[in-house]
Amino acid sequence: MKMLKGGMIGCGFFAHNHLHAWQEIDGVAITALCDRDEARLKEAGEKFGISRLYTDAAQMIAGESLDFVDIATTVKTHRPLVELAASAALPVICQKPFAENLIDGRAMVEACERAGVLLMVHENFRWQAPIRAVRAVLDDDRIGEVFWGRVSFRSAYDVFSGQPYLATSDRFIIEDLGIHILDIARFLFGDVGHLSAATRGVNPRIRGEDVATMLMVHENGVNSICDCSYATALGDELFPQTLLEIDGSRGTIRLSADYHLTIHSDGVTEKQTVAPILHHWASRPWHNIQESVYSIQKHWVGCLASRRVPETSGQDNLKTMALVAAAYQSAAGDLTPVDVKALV
Ligand code: NAD
Ligand code: 89V
Repeated sequence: MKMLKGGMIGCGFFAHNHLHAWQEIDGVAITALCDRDEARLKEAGEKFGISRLYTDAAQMIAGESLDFVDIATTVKTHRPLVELAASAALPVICQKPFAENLIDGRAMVEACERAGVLLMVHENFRWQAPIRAVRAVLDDDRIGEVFWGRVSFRSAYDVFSGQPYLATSDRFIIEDLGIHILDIARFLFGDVGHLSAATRGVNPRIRGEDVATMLMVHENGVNSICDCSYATALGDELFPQTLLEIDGSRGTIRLSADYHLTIHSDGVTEKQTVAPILHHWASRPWHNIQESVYSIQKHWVGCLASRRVPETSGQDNLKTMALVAAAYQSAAGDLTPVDVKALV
């Protein structure tokens, strides 16, 4: 198998997880790094043993022979960097949030389509092992026709120390974390017809909303609730666990604290633990997210090798972005239901 060569753009807080995962995946290597912050660039180069270092992405792309680029900068630079990669006919991975708005997102998808290159959004939460385990239970038709679901993330974990920009942006929880939770709802229950939302700002030290509740009617009739909070101090802090409740015509699924999965199917109850593995470079409590980084990047290598469209392609992610846009629109209008299809 040919060794795929990747260039990483952005060597900040989260990129280190990408870089660790790339080192563990067969058939791929990150051969060049780019960050406009020289100190961060040097630190990542030394830590991961990569000597081809650039402070300018265009220079990296021009100076290296790459098979793809992996963008892990914050959202404002996603559009120019994705368009830069497309202009060089390079397949591209882009971190979430994919774009600042749907106009930019559509332009980025079109740029990659015109260039004929694969585009994957690094939307990793649906790749978490416990979420995949629940998807498998649904695929095995264990609980009959699903009619209701809840995807819940409630925490008081200090995300601001690692990601200080989250405290100062006008929008916070829906755009940063809700985007994952809404994507999981799409992954489990299908695309959405209408969405209503309400938000609160509880923590006075941050600018954006830190509590959000979304009610959705999916195209197949499933009703779901996505609720997320960074203002919820629990006796047992569950960061970064996503909890699930799913009701079907023949039973129920519950993914509860500490990765306990309960399947009640045709009158029989089965309990399992679906905890993520701890990669040698990972650390608790982030290991769930870190494992999903490994899984989505492994998926990308398979897609690139066979020119298969990734599960979380740019086109697919526009539908998740539309849910984010609908949630802010509805919350601004006091729970007004938004027709999601009209936004995509
Ligand atoms: P960060 O600010 O720590 O790192 C971003 C880096 O990109 C910085 O070092 C910055 O200098 C560099 N950069 C910015 N623009 C650049 C450019 N044009 N060229 C080269 N380098 C540039 O941010 P972070 O916390 O690592 O977040 C990065 C992205 O990852 C965000 O979009 C965030 O939402 C996402 N994220 C995802 C997860 C997840 O689980 N999926 C978790 C955390 C962060
Ligand atoms: O996924 C993210 O972007 C992160 C976190 C999970 C901490 O909210 O900001």
